Amino acid sequence: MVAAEEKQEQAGGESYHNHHMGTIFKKGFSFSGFERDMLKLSMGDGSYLDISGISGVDSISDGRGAVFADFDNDGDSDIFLVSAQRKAHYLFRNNVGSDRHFLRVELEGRSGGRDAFGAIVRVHTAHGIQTKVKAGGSGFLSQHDPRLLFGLGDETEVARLEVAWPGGESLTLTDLPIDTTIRLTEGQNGFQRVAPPSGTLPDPLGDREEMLARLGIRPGATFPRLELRDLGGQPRSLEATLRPGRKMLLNVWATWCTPCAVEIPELVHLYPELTAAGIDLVGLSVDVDPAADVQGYVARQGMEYPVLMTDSDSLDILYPNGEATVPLTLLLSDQGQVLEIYSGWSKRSAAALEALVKSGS
Ligand SMILES: [Ca+2]
Ligand SMILES: [Ca+2]
Repeated sequence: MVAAEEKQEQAGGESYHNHHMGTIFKKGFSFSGFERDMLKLSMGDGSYLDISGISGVDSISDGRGAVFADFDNDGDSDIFLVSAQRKAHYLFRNNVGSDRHFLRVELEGRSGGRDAFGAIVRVHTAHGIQTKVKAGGSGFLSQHDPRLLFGLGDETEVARLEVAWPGGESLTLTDLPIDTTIRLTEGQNGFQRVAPPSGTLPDPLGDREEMLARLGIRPGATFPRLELRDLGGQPRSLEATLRPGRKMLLNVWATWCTPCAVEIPELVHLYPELTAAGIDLVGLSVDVDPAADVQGYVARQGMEYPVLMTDSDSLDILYPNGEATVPLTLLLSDQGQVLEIYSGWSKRSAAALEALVKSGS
């Protein structure tokens, strides 16, 4: 009886997760993402500057835990943020203080565990005293860099460092190096220099790299085989639509896409010129909602070029991350090889398409 109730409860819990929170996140909706992510810069005089937007940390994703650590050991704290909806999380590289000084302190406890939780470290400089307490972590499911990082700014000298160990002992050190890591062990005098491995964090993706990261297609590769239909619902393959000696400009669009509504009239206008330049214009609608009136849209826009339709399995191939970004325009060779990818609709993409016509392909 108890087991049956437990099972029911488990099933209920699973169902809640799968059909409520899970669905919200899978569909890309944000649960608490509109709560702003705050990052403040200490001005050193007791005031703080809000740098949430300019630093890039404020995103509309659902953050579920942030870790503060100097991942590249260059003397400034970087941030790793776990996002609930995206398959990708965020790693924010700190570029602000690369030319500033620091002292990093590792602590090894003896009286109450190696972590020395509860130890208090004070660093004295001409600018004043900085105090840090060695703690296990804070925030939701997060544990930060166990090493204590003291930012020194322009200061090149640490006059004194004091440690109050959890066991009650204390230690005072002078003649300290800077821009390095030192290790202090409870019950021992002096310090050891530590050389943490140096590393570099990757540069952020550029617009094009970010666009390609979302797509299941690569320039130079063959366009994937998709199950397509024509507007009458008859199966059609893209391969059969390719014609020897001619390129294809495949415009991926949707009825719900606002920039597509600006781009499609431009394409309709360019259609005769593209055809004359040896480029066959083909539309590919990614509308998967059966209620979407693709035929009506095509008629209203005067799209006289062939338009194909896709299904959700094909969408997963085109957009493995589950985010269909349209418009997307591809130039294909007569063998179906992807020659060029134009993402979104902008003056730049319009100019690129016009240049394509002028170049006579
Ligand atoms: Ca760093
Ligand atoms: Ca840095």
